[in-house]
Amino acid sequence: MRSTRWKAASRAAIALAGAGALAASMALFATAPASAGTTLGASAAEKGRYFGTAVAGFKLSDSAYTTILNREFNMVTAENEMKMNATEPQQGQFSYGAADQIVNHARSRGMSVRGHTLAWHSQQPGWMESMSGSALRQAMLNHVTQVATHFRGQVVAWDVVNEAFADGSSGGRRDSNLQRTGNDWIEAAFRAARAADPGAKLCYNDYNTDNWTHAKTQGVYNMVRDFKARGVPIDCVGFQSHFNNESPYVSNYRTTLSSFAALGVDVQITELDIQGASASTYRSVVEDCLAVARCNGITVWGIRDSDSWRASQTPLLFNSNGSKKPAYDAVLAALNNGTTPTDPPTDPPTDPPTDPPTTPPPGPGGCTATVSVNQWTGGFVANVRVTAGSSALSGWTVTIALPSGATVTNAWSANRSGNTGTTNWTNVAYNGQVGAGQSTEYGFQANGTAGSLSPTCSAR
Ligand code: G2I
Repeated sequence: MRSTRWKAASRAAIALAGAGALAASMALFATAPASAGTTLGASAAEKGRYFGTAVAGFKLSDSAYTTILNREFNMVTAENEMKMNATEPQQGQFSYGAADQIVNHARSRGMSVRGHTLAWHSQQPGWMESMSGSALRQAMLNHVTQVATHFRGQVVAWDVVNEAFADGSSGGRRDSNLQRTGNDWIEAAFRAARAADPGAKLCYNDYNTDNWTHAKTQGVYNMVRDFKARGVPIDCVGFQSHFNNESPYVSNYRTTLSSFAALGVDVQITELDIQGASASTYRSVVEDCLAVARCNGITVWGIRDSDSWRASQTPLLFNSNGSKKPAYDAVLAALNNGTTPTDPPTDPPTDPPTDPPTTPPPGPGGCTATVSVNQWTGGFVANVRVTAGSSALSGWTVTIALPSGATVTNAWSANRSGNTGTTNWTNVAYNGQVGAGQSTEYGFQANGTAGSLSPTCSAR
């Protein structure tokens, strides 16, 4: 059950904000400090949103930089430190030092963290760039599993897959070594990420997807619609929104945000910068986000113009000397003028996700369980979805017979008895109540080979 997972994941943030009245999915990001209304983060939090920035780890020793970071922002994205080349420089050898430093800086100050990014055609480590086929697919899934597991409980959202669509008029996928492993590589990555960190929101992130009429925007939209229809675990779409003369802000941006939100995903502006930093364009972007209930946050791609990957375009909210630009004032005013969404964002009523029907439909009071497996050589992660029948559940038991040689090594979101042969799984405190027709998920990791698993479910 999606809302249960968000509530569990956001408990700490809700406690920090002390604002039980905030919609649960929004409260995930909202940490309202005492100076509400006078900084970007505080003003966004008042509207149930976050305001974040990309952070470069090596700048954390620059006090002018950290003074602004700590004062203004309540969400942080590592600019480069969580990318594949940074976190797995040699195959199977993971390196988290620089990313951990950013995460610790943020979380120790009450800021949340967006993870960027688990799978991308760019910034791959050398060993991965030269891989292909099933070896690459396995390596990618292992990377997703390992990195999402390392940061489990520490990031509120992951850019699971970044920039997988082609520019231009095709509306199709970008060619890459990952794409050539098969068109299902994106959904495989999402399933692996869900299994590894069931509490994180899972996002697809891309650029030049701001203009609703563009083929690329429509291509991503169709993929997200398809994922929602088939029960692929996607929770959010990130719009990088690098606006410049070649790719300018357009007035249908709000239509883009609201159209994606209507598919039942959150939308987030993830890498905002605007060539020349027009105050009125920044204001429009903020107003567009605030107009869409499921637009739950904005991240700018750097703090001062000198921190920008496009420094010569002076696209950010602070001058290189750290002073506020007119765009800053426009953003703060727009945040303070904005309205708070009154209705908690909820998924629109759609048919329940259609995982392959491996168990018969339940009778009244029953439940079904389906499993998706990510297998690599010597181990696998299983993500189990429990769906209530026509009556609500107040507790559930799933039984899974593991083939010989398979041994569970760790599990999340369920109690387990047995780690080989016949294993029984029961709900934990927060996911036993499942509404009629609703679902919840748990997962486990195991050594060995999964084969085809046939879980059974009963109410208790
Ligand atoms: O290119 C802008 C952004 C587009 N969307 C995805 C983002 O991840 C991307 O961020 C940029 C960073 O801002 C740059 O800082 O991604 C670039 C490529 O990963 C980053 O540039 C790299 C340089 O290519 C490296 O040579 C350099 O070592 O930054 C590295 C660290 O400074």
